[in-house]
Parts: sequence; C-alpha cells; structure tokens
Amino acid sequence: GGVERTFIAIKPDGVQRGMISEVIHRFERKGYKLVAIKAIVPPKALAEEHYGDLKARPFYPGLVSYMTSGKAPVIAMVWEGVDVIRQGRRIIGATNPLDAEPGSIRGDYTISVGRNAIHGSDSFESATIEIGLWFKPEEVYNWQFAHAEWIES
Ligand code: DAT
Ligand code: MG
Repeated sequence: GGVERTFIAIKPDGVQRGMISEVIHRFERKGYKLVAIKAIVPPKALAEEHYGDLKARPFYPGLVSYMTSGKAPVIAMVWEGVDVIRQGRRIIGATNPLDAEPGSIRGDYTISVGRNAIHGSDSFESATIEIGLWFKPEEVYNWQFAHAEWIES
C-alpha cells in the first residue's frame, strides 16, 4: 500500500512489436516514477534465476531461451509509487492474455501466454529480489517529482 518499487520488463516479443513507448506511457501517465531503465539481453543464468520458481514447468526451457535469444533485448525497468506492485499487475493484466481484461496491456496487445510481452513483480518479496537481480544499486535513482504533492497527497 505505501510507496513501493516494482520490477517491470518488456520482453523480447514486446520490444519486437514496438510496445516500449506504450508500456512506459501507461505507467508514467498513472503517476508512477521511472527510477531505473536499461536494455539488456539477459545472460542465461539471469533468466533462469528470474524464473527460478518455474524450473519444474514444461515451458521453462522455452521461456528461458525466448528471454535470452537476443533477437531483441529486454527493457528492464524499476517503477516507484504508491501501491505500484499491485497496480502494475493490474496495468499488465492476467498471465494468460485470453483471461486478461481489455484495457490491460496483455488484454489489449497479446493472445499467447508464451508471448505475453511484459513482466511485472507479483509481490513485495519478488520485487525486491528481481530488482536486485537485474540492477546494481547505483543503477536505481532516488529522485522526486517537483509536482509530487499533486499526485501523492
Ligand atoms: P506472470 O508473468 O504473469 O507473473 P508467471 O510468473 O506464472 O506469470 O509465469 C511467468 C511467465 O511464464 C509468463 O509470463 C509466461 C510463461 N508462462 C506461464 N505459464 C505458461 C504456460 N502455461 N505456457 C507457456 N508459458 C507460460
Ligand atoms: Mg510471475
């Protein structure tokens, strides 16, 4: 509920489809603050650790190879703001795009769970772990909106 940080990533399919600006727009217009961003082709070890909970699932090898192919980078970001972890999941929509509400990113742009374009942390614990996996502390910026009182009060 308070000011939080979450890890959001545009996956290679989202980058290929020209969704970078659309994703950033949806978080920025809501009033969230971008505190870290980079393009990265994740090393296999990073992708494996990021999706470590899914290691036993049949789609895991394909998921890791899609993230690491290098056919497009991943756009890795940290967004900050009130309730951003839960709200970010709402902005993104359900894991399976066929269950994602129209108006969500996955609901508006995607039809396949294996190509659902975007990642968002699902809890405070996973956000903390994922931000630490993808970013060095000095790559995440502390800064304030000059107009913060018009968004957050
Ligand atoms: P989310 O990305 O919504 O947090 P998750 O953590 O359960 O979903 O799974 C991570 C990713 O793994 C998901 O975005 C796409 C892929 N995935 C999940 N379930 C899948 C399935 N049944 N078939 C293929 N890919 C799947
Ligand atoms: Mg997940």
